[in-house]
Amino acid sequence: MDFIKNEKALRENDPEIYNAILGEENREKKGIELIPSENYTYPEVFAANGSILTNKYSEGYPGRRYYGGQQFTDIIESIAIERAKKLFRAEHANVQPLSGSPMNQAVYFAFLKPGDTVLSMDLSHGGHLTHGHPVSHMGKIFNFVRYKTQPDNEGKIDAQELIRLAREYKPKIVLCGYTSYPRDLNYEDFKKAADEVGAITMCDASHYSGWIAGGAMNNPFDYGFDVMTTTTHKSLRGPRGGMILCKAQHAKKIDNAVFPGLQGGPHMHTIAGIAVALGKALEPEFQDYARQVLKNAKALAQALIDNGMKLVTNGTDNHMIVADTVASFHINGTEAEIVLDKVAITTNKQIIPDDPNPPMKPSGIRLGTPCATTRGMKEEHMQKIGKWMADALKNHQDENFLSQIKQEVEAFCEQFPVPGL
Ligand code: DSN
Repeated sequence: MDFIKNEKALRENDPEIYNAILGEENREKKGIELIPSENYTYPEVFAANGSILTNKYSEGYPGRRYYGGQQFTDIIESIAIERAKKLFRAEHANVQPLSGSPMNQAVYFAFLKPGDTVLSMDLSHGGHLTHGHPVSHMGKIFNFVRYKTQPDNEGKIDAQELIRLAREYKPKIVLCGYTSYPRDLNYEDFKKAADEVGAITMCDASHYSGWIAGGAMNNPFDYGFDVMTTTTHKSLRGPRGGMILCKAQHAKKIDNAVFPGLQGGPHMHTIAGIAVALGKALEPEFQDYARQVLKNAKALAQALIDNGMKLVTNGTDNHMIVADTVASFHINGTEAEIVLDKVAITTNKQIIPDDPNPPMKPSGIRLGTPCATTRGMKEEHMQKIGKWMADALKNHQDENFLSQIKQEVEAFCEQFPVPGL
């Protein structure tokens, strides 16, 4: 592996791309990254992901491929599978999904026929596009019935309502999991609703599988779930990819749905990176990391509340915070994202439950603590960040004030190196 030679080749032969990558490197170093679905991967993952494995075609699964020359790819994929099973106490793992959307599609194709019903979380209450939003192809092929969070203090999901919806619509899959919901789930409630009608239980834990792996959040397999999906680049700190974990009885259906049902050749360089990240997540230090991410999120949520920010569900049980910027400071999520970009704090605009505003000008922002925690930030640093954010949003028309905060943020970031840079 000659990464120094490879870097030199890119620098000399394609300076436009090389310089844009350097620009992004600098941006990631100088600012505070709070997008809750992002993370900084490990140097070892960069090495695996940028390796010679990019060259190889490996359709099929270890020991049963459609191309020769698989003696090393079989070793790599088998290690990734074994590590995934151990980490999540799963009976079977498929590590080939190219990312989150095809991963969820493969599960639907494994268990559903066109027109079948899935019970899933409403997008504005925290679900994902692939959980059946009408703009997704999945929403056109299958019939998604959506549950919502309760409009009380903590935005919990009503167990009786889940059972009522299951009885009425008879879903084939009961799906939980979220991309913008700051609370934990009660897996027993979903299992009970699914059992009412003999449905498959599926959890899309893409956002928080790392905290499950680190023992800081509950594992749906401990509650008898059939399937769990997760991307590998968020809380797990791996390369961009997806995994499907399931009970042994579903293994054949899932594997066939991924390949040949949906995908062609797996990205073996990514699978090598996934294996490395899973190895890291099996180390005891990862448990400390998972716990610290959640502690930091609570500290940041409290700092934001103390500085006048109204939070959806009034707090967080995971790594994520959804803030209603319109109710807090009369500024929509798009404007808030731009203001925070100006002070080198990166968040993303976000719809809030039953948002009266459209997705490109929603009422809030979403943020989280995985990246900041990876860089070594702790609770006391979250207090500073919460204050900077609220000060910037309150004074968003004062460009001089915003430049001053940006300087402070950039100076602060110098104390916290980015892994791999
Ligand atoms: N784009 C991911 C997120 O930010 O949550 C989910 O697909």
